[in-house]
Amino acid sequence: MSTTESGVDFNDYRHVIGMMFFGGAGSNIARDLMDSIKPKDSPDLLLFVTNTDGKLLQEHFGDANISPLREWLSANALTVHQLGGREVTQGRGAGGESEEGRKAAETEVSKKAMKEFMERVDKVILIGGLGGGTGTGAIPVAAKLAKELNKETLAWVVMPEAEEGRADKAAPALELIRELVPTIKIQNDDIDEWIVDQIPDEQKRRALTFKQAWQIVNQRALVPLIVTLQDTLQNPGDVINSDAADDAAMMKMGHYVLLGKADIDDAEKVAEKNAEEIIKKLLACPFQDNRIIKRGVVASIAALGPWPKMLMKEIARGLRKEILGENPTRNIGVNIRNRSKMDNGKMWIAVTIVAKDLNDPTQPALPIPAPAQIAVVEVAKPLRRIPVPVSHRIPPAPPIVIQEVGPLVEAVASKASTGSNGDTPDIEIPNFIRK
Ligand SMILES: Nc1nc2c(ncn2[C@@H]2O[C@H](COP(=O)(O)OP(=O)(O)OP(=O)(O)O)[C@@H](O)[C@H]2O)c(=O)[nH]1
Ligand SMILES: [Mg+2]
Repeated sequence: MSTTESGVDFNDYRHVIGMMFFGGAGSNIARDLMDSIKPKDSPDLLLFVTNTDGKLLQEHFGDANISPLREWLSANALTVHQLGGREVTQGRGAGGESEEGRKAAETEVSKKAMKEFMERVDKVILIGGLGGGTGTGAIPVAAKLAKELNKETLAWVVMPEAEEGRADKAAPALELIRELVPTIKIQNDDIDEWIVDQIPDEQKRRALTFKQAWQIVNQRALVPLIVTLQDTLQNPGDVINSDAADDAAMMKMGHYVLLGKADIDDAEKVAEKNAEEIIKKLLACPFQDNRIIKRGVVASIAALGPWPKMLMKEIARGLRKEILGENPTRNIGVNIRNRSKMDNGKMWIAVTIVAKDLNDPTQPALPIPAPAQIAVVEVAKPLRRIPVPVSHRIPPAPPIVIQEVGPLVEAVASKASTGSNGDTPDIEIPNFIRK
């Protein structure tokens, strides 16, 4: 308990989210995320990046002088760890062997690093691609560790495209992770269809390499989704039906999670919007498995900006209908929370839907009663704005160094370059596809 200048007592309460990025996909996404959010705007977000591939870590995170790494490092909000240290892969990567990734994550040095990070946060989000060695082997180990530490945990994993020939390795890992923690599954199989709108010129589209396509997807679709996820988990509100405990209870109801989002470009005209159109956008969910919608057992809406009450209620009712379909044996609660202050003139709405089972169309009714009516909750400012006494601040991060760098890394470290202005990651998007 502490006392503000006005003499009001409150329990100091910060909600720190720890995002942990694994393997090549994790590293790429972490870099793109760091470009899109600044640590000063998200003081309660900590990042942990890990890979068995020391060369890649060195290229992406080795130069602490470049932006935005500099900002994240000086805010003590970034830890970079070479998975397995010298013991398992000597910094050479897992070579597509998930067993190597698992062994690396289970070394004392890596378990300790992951545990120390998890202990500094309230919620953990595990992010990476499946089908290779590192993410596939290490994410299940991290999920188990997070559970042992009793951390609220969510996984956010990318599945390879069918033609990559990695599905047989990715699918069992997904099941393993999903058994342990609620999971958002991202399907790279949707890239080709999604990218048509982004790069309408067919020739230019056909010229894209995997790396270029991934970077476009990461920057324009996946990172914004992760930021939304962080926002909805971090700013849960302070009223019944809409607080952090409700979020936790919701995630316990199933391990299939879908996150849909609709942006409002012309905020001043929001009152003229049609609920059906917004629901359509919300449930379009590119890259996700939309079977979750019809199998949802619980859903929650988070909205940013001054949303009209009528419209919000119409959206909530419409969503409920979409989720339940014609099945009279099911029931569902849809909660709304609304943070009415806009963020840089932006308004958006997001829905999280949780399902238990995708195969059973006649799932039993919810074990909890649906709310008698939809609760529209005006949420105060984000919790993180509560002043926190110095003694309550997050303990300083361990020194940020790439740990246990193997011989290969040392050899390439001196050559590692990040582009002429030092700000560019290794994948160059040619000018013709820049928006
Ligand atoms: N969307 C997206 N998908 C990616 C990206 N990088 C890799 N992937 C996907 O993720 C899968 C796993 O690849 P990586 O993350 O590179 O594998 P890894 O965990 O590093 O495994 P090893 O390199 O074998 O240790 C790939 O098969 C791709 O489908 C990325 O930047 N964006
Ligand atoms: Mg790799």
